[in-house]
Amino acid sequence: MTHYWNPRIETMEISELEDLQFRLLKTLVYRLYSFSRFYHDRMDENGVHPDDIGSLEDIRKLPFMLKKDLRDNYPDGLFIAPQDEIVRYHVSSGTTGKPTVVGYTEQDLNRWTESLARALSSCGMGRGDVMQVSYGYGLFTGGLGLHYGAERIGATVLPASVGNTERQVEMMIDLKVTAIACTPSYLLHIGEVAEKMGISIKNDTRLRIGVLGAEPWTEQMRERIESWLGIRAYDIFGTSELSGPLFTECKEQKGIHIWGDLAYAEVLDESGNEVPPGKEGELVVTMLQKEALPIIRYRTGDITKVERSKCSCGRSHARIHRITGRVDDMLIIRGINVFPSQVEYALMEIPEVGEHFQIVVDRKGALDEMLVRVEVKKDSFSDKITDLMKIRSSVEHRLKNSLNVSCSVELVEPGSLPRFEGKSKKVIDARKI
Ligand code: DLL
Repeated sequence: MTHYWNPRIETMEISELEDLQFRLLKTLVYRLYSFSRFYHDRMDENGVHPDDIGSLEDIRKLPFMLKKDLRDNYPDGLFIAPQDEIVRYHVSSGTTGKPTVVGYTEQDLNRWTESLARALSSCGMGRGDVMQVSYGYGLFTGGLGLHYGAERIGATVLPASVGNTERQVEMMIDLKVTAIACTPSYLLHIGEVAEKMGISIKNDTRLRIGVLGAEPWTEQMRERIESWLGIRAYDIFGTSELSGPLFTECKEQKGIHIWGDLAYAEVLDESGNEVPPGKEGELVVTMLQKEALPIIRYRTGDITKVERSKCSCGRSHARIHRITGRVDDMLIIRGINVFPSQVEYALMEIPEVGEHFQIVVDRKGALDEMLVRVEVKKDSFSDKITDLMKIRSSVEHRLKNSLNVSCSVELVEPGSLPRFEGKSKKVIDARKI
């Protein structure tokens, strides 16, 4: 039986939800035009006034917001709440430039937690579950976000954070953990460490749910994780600018529900037009009720599709397909576009190949070269050169077929590529070094 956290909101008719979204949008736009210098100026520059928003579709008249806008206004130039109403800051790592700071009022934290309470309930969690939160606690939003969401639904939280992986495995057994939240890469690592300790997560623990995200992963990887660890693995999405982790798949595993009373999702093509149904584009999100740091039409850079029909779980809120890459993730190899997720997709179809790989791109003279380092599974790793050559050529073939560009493949021993506790780094682009 489907369990809803907030049945009235989660199952409201699509038309009623759209009406609510329109009213929230209109209020938001008036509020920002009056109280935010940034939005006021942006709207004036784009020749749009709050009175021009006469329907939900009119959201397209509003200007975009970029990560650059947050950086240019570092640290708190875009906040519209006074400092004494801000109860928390999170700060993004800033690996690709200046960090961004997100501030939260008490209501912002409350809504963030409500979003995750609905999400975790939709994955089948509730009172009686023990959730190990193995996302980083601190400036990153993953740890604290999931922590409060899981507490809100009455689950028991184990704030494990990242690292000390053997201890994570021991605690998982001793405290009868039933659900874990972490990156898919970290769960793979935890599974391997458990095996080295002589423990099978599938047979020796009570783990039944993984809430995995913060980085791209494929459907093939989900299948492997589910069958290896004996769990149901759900995708969770969010970005620090939008609050942090916010949205997950429900038990149907047919897309990530974007709670429509909190956020409006658009998927746009390169010229900023809505893509036709079923087509991929860039995810652009408006947060309809955020107070301290309002976000209108934030370009996430993430590539996905949107589905607006009612889900078979009974929820009416739009769903996004799993993220297949980022607009800035795309590698151009001899003129061909390649996404790391395409490489993962192809590799995971080959049974001899393990879950870990690394892509190294370099330039020899004028030509781009791509090398894919692939770990072979323990039971397929043989001393016989001919066996390994066979695997290598089948990997090369598969990659060539699905990427339309040839690359070299290096098979490496199981356990030899780097492991990650947080977001993994699968691509080394030596052309940029
Ligand atoms: O990663 C928030 C988060 C924490 C999400 C825990 C899920 C779980 P940032 O560090 O700001 O925030 O990174 C946001 O990570 O724009 C995507 O590119 C990527 N990302 C997040 N979730 C997914 C996912 C957190 N499920 C950026 N699949 C986003 C693919 C994801 N990419």
